Amino acid sequence: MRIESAELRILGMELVSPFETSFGRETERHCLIVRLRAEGLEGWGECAASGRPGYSYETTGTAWHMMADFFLPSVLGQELEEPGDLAPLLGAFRGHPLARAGLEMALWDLAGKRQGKPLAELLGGGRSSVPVGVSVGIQPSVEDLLKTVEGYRRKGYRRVKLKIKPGKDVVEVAAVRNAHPDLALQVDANSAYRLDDLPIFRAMESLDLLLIEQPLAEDDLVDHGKLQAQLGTPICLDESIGTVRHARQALEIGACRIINIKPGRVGGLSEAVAIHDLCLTGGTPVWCGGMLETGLGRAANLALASLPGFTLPGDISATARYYARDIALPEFVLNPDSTIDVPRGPGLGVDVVAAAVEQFTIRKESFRP
Ligand code: OSB
Ligand code: MG
Repeated sequence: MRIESAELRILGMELVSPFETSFGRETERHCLIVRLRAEGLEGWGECAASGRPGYSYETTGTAWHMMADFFLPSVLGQELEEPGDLAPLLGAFRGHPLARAGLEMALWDLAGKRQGKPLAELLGGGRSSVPVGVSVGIQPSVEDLLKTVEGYRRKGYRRVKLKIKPGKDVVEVAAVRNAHPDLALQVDANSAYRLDDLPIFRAMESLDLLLIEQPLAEDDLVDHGKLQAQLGTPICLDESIGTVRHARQALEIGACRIINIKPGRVGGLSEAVAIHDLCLTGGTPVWCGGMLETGLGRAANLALASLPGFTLPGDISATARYYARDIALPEFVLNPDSTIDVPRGPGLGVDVVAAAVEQFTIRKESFRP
């Protein structure tokens, strides 16, 4: 399949409510999307970078630069039989996994459309719906937090993740646990703590948490190992796991007992499946994280989460939790059993709404070989 042309766009999309983490507060997301054309078909991909380098060093601006100046020139006019053919073409370039993954997603969409098969099937997924939860940002007060969690519970979410940071942790999490004794509850620190903060995590041991996500620095597997050795609650790594090798080494030294797999963070769905396979073989539970994606990225996450090793609920919420108007249809809705259906159509299995894309576009460029 020869890649004939490409288009990049940055979209500015207002979140339905601000999202605050230990690295900052977002009210509007900038999303970079890529459209590839080949054999009369269109493939869409979404890069999960945001406008500012908070979660990752990448931004929509750096991803644009990598795509426009390095990745697209390596791919345009080339023959690619399958998405796996991308990695060798980009083999000379270092880093920028979020940008890579955005391009790879468009190739998966094309591959599915060409074969008339849904992405879930191409990846080896089986389930038609997957258990999901909701990620709740840091709130101004405990009352706001309780109200927000109550609202999501009423919508049907059976698993809630609370963002924490120093000064907004034990008291807040304990208040939610007291109000919801039977709720599946977990926390995400986005690397805001140090090993010295052990007493804070010890204080959370009695709150019956499913897991503690990324408490320490991204590049610090060793201290995660020391922390996990002193905690009964499983540590789950997010930012620290960029490749299947990181996953293997983290598990080998006991730095975590659970892994959050995000296709963007690991450079694409191929690497995400490799991490899943490693964990399935070793009996390590995994779940699919999210990056506040539009319906495009969410469709890919749902397909990935349909693989058998994704035994914990994903950070994959209904469209209405993120955006008033999405660029992809149909909207994702929460089923009464706190699951979301995996798309069944070819490729990503969603339709991109041209008028919505136009409405949100703040930058656009076309590329040819
Ligand atoms: O750390 O999991 C994270 C969103 C943006 C960046 C990082 C993270 C998150 C979330 C939201 O927790 C998950 C979602 O998309 O619902
Ligand atoms: Mg996280």
